[in-house]
Amino acid sequence: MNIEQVKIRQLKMRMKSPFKTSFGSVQDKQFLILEARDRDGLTGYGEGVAFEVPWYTEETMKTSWHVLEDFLLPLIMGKEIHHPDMVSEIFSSIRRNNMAKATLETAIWDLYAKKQSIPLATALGGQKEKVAVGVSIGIQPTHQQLYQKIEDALEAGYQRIKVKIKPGEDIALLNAIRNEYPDVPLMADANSCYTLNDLALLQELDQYGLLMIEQPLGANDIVQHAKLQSQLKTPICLDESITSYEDAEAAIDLGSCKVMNIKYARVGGLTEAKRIHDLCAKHEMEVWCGGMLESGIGRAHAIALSTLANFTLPGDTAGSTHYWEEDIITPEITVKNGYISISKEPGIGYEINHSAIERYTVKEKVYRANR
Ligand code: OSB
Ligand code: MG
Repeated sequence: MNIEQVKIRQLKMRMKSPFKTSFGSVQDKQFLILEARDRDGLTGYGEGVAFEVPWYTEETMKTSWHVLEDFLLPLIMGKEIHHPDMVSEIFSSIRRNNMAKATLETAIWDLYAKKQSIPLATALGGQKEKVAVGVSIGIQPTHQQLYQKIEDALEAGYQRIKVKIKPGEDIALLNAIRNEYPDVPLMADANSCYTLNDLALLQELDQYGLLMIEQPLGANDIVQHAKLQSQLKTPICLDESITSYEDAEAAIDLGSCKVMNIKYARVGGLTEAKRIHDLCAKHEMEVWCGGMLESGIGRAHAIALSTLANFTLPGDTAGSTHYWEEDIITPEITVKNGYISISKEPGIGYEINHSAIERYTVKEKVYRANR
């Protein structure tokens, strides 16, 4: 591969309803789409999932664009790239900025699979024909509205329900859900809003039969989670804390969690996500694929990743209609009986809906390789 042209677009897409967590709320989602064109004319697509505000990680949509334009594109464009694994190696001279890196790295994975005329899932080594899907439900204004969302999700076939909790909306909330739905496969995501001072409260959550509690403590913490896990029955799942293979190794070593949420964008791309997956498999740590409220392009990468064998638990990869009136790929991603079927088409496996992308684009810029 040899990338001769890259287009970065900023898109703005309105979600059907606002998505609220312990750190903030999003409704008009702005994100990047990167198109990487090879010398032979094929194009790979990647999504930049950093939010406008640095509340989930330190990156933002703007820092992603800046790092891509000033540092990452110059390292890649016009260079012979034999395999997408080379990209993360080339990027190792740039510290962190994982979401910016993943934007370009995933586009190159898509391009690579298209060049080989194989699905991205196959290029990554995935063998599943379908992947299990759960749903993540944001904080709702009332319990009644939350029950409605749960009803809708169960109706649509999602295999597990994840709810967001925060101080003041934790025990009472889970208690209420368990009264209505005693047996539903349920988990809770705290997005880092507790500390070890909340130990007693977190231990109280043990009684609700949660599949796991996601990221209860600090976004960078691995040590305190190990202390907490030793005093909780509920398995801890780490999300924010795992930004690299080394973080995953440390969490496994210390016993900081029993489950890992892998998001390719948080760890710098598909190559690093695959390495973490393989490490977890070796240590019998179960993993699932997280989501970033992506459009269909980012979702397609997550779905391809989820076909690796140790993604044994349902991921946060809800179908297109869950968040969007209209997605930017065709066909849209559909969930049937709790599963998404893996496309057999080359690359991400979905066509780009060019007219939709154009309509949602608020800004774009083209970069060409120096010859
Ligand atoms: O913590 O998993 C999270 C969305 C934005 C930022 C962080 C998270 C989430 C979700 C949504 O839970 C998952 C999805 O994309 O459907
Ligand atoms: Mg999370």
